Amino acid sequence: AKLDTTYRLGYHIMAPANWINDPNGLIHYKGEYHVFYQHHPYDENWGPMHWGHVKSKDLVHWEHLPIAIAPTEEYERDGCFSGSAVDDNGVLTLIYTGNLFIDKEKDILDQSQCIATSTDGIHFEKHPENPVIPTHPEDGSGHFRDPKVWKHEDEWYMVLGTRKGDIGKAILYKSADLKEWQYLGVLGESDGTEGYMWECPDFFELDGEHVLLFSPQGMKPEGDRYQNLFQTGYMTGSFDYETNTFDRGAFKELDYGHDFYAVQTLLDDKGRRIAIGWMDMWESEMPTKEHGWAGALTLPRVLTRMEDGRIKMEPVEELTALRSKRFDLDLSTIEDTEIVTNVTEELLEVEVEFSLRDVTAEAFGIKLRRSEDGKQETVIRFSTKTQQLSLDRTKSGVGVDGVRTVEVEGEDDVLSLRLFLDRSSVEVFANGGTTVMTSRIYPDPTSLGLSFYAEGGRVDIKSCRVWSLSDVWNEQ
Ligand code: DQQ
Repeated sequence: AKLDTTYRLGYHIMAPANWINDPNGLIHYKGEYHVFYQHHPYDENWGPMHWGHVKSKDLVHWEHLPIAIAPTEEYERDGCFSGSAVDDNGVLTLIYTGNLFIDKEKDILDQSQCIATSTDGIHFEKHPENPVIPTHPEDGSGHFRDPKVWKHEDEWYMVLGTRKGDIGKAILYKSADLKEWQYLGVLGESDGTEGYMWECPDFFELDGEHVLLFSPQGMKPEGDRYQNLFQTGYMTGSFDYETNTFDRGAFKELDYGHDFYAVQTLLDDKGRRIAIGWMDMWESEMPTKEHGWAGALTLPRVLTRMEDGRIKMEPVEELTALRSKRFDLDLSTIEDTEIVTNVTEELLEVEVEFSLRDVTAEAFGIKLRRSEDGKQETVIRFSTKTQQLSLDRTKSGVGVDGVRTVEVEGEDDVLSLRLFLDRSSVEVFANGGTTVMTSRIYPDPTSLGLSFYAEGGRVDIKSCRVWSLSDVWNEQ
């Protein structure tokens, strides 16, 4: 299909056109942020995977670069699957999965690990000895993919996702030169309820603890939890590099919206652990396929560990550079009504603090991309009865549905929401990123209203700031 820009995003990473899924090879290299991504450059549907490529100096303005790697060799005939990047003494090295379908219908694969290198950060060469890890260990199977590599002291370590029967696993290797790898064993595996395949693992230290971040397939929904087809989440614990044992806690979800998967991280020169995810979900309708494109990545988010062991995610501070026009909304109290503002922007940031001290409303919140007749809207709602925050996209337009809810504790008698709207995406950071919800929406182009509401009583607004944000793809 020809590219139609109706739902194209203004300040998120997207491919120039056609299909994109997982972020790959996130790295801060020679002073610039590089992001690669799973990409099918010839179609709006998933197909033989290539690595698309963008870079940025500031995490706000991105430049498209040529496709970094394409499936050209027999060992990667069915795609260059997800992986990571390292700076090996100035050589930008991509570590990725060579995908071979043995029987696609029966989901029988033969995956191996490969490397490609570049000295200019743009053009890559496949290593002649590929695949550097030709086959999986006994602990795994032909589902053996998504290598994440990092350096510890003088050695390279790799964590990979695999499955054995219906048990998802993360396994470890190490190497002195990125070419010869020694298998170290299982880093973590499903207890039977934590998924049949662990995709896109990442393993790093965060504020004194180790975090295994991964994207399990096949967790069963439980109440409001694990409602996506697949989830990205994490386990924290302590890791011992002598014995390679990870003493881990329970699986926790990282984001509670509808569209968030295959998250990866990088460590930058400021010591920030920055995460980016795929802002879509397998088997969702993705109505933009009819517009010649599908998929986008989330905003870059800084991860930190909270006292209770959970991880919080805050948008990188550089994003304030997107702020364009500031709207002064004189909102102090809302009582049993909906206040429709005069803001009609497609690219928007809202920062609001609701006071929970004398609240009498049963529920309150924000409505986005609202049509004038109110028939279309995306609702962010906080229920004072259940203490649940929800993102409701039952009236959010084409091809999307469903309400996501998560319990949220107000901090210091305040519920704060910082929200980014980018035409067809919504990212809600509640209470400084302690709870995050990410979803795609596809409203009519004319549904542009923004309102604040309270039901069954009153709520005070301590502060409310709204900005229109710049469209960084189109201002260039
Ligand atoms: N997507 C890639 C795989 C990965 C999956 C293929 C996760 O490497 O496991 O496009 O979305």
